[in-house]
Amino acid sequence: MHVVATAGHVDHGKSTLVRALTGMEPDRWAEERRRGMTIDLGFAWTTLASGATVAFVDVPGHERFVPNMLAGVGPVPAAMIVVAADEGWMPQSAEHLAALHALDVRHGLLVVTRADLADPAPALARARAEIAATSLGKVAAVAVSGATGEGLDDLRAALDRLVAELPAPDTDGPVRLWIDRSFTIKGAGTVVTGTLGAGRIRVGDELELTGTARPVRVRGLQSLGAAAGDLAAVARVAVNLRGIGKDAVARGAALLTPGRFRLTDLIDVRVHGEPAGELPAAVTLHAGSTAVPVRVRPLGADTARLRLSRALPLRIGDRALLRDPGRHHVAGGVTVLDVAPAGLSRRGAAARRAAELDTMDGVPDLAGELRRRLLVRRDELDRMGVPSGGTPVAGPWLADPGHWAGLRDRLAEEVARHAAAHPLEAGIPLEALRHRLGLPDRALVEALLRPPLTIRGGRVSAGAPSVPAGLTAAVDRAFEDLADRPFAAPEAYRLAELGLGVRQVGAAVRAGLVVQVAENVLLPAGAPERAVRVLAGLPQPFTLSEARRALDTSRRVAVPLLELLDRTGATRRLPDDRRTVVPPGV
Ligand SMILES: Nc1nc2c(ncn2[C@@H]2O[C@H](COP(=O)(O)OP(=O)(O)OP(=O)(O)O)[C@@H](O)[C@H]2O)c(=O)[nH]1
Ligand SMILES: [Mg+2]
Repeated sequence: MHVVATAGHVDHGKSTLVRALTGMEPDRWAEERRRGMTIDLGFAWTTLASGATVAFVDVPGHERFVPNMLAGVGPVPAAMIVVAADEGWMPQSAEHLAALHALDVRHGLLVVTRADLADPAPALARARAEIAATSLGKVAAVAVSGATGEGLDDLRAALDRLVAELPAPDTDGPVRLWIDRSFTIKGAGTVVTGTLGAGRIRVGDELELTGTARPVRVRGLQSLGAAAGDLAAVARVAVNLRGIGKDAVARGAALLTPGRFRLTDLIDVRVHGEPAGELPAAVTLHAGSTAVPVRVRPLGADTARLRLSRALPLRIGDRALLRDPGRHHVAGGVTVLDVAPAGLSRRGAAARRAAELDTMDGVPDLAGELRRRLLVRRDELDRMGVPSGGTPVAGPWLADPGHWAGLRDRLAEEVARHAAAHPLEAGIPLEALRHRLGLPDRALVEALLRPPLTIRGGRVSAGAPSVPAGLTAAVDRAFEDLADRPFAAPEAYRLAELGLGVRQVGAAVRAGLVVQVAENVLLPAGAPERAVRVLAGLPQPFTLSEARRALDTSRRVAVPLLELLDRTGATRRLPDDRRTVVPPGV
């Protein structure tokens, strides 16, 4: 199916033409028929000679209803521009054309109607020239009369040629159905309609609905009046929604593939048309079927930051238009460059941002986004419209290669700095490192570690801890009076005198200088192993005091030392409290 929107000044014969082509009534409302004027969007469809189906979104031409017109053309890729032969080019001919140009509509057809009332040639020549200067370029033109039917066959043929050249839709892409109508059907509940430009909707699908927190389920689908289980773009679709009241949804809302869009109320755009600096500070942004007031902050000659009064599901590369409703003036089109721009509070930030925006064109580009964002989640990029690719550095995170290499250097520096400032600690805590580097996820810190950096007990260090010279000297002095008693421990007061507190002792233990058998009970490194050899020379089993005498030490040392040996399995304690040395391998 193809969808074509009408465009043109009030009363120029758009609805008459749609009626003649389809046999259907596009003016749905009694008021429209009474006044002979389209107020809101109308929908009708027909099959062409080629077999192609074309659905029309018939728009109102009256200047008061331009917002309705924009809601209709927003999601539609082709337009049929209607100009009356007897009136010629008129203000809304121009405004509608400006809107199509602002939205970068590339495919169209010119129809000069009411050709039975006046020579169509002058209107045709003027309209052709006007259209040629826009995104539509050179278009085919047909003169018809809705009254006599003259020229309608030519028009059908021209429509067939027009739809044949429309680009194929991306039916694998995510769904973003801009809703142009919502109503309730007795017994069925809420129904919304729209032009599906990409993707596919199936009955049973769960979708997100902007403006509501809960997901909604597709209960039924229709297209062109017929029920369907599955509809692919491009199509006019009617979606029956489960679990949503009619009041919760209106024109301008959108049905979205879950997790594929982010709602944003701050965007940076390229402005097509007037210089950005000449835009009014407050205008209306029309995107899809929606319209929101925005505040404009010009940044560069043709770039600006827009603050939206309501968040919209926009992506990089989206086209939208700015209109000054007071002046009935389409101020220009915009291409979305960034849907998650950083704040501009720092001095000079606006100028830097303008320079950056100058390099961007709205074509999603992974390397460019990584260069600007440095570190970003894959799913976040996808929501912005940047196709996910690249290899994550950790979990869902993608990183700019240069930034990542820089982080690795900084991490090594932080580890070294911490080791210098805190020589007795077993490294810098991982969380502190994450904080220092300003990283959002500990997994990133872990991914940055490369030998010789290691993580042990939640701390990062450069391999074996280096022992400060002062610590080695203090430990040597603690044991210097005990050289001939290898199992004697320095007294607690002596440790304190030498400045060997809890942290210093911990560091000495980690460095392998001493063994701590109990609080304040230190032995030289290797003492437990040597003790086992001494004890093995005793008659087995032996008592605590026999062991103490053999080791020439005090109870203060012997009790915890034997307990330590029990724990490591070097000795075994018997029920009568005597012990035996366990032969190796038992
Ligand atoms: N004689 C003659 N009258 C026409 C022709 N086309 C439309 N009309 C008449 O022109 C008037 C306006 O036609 P519509 O089709 O309602 O015009 P429209 O462009 O849909 O108008 P809006 O939707 O309000 O913008 C009606 O009275 C039509 O009968 C035509 O080709 N010949
Ligand atoms: Mg009409």
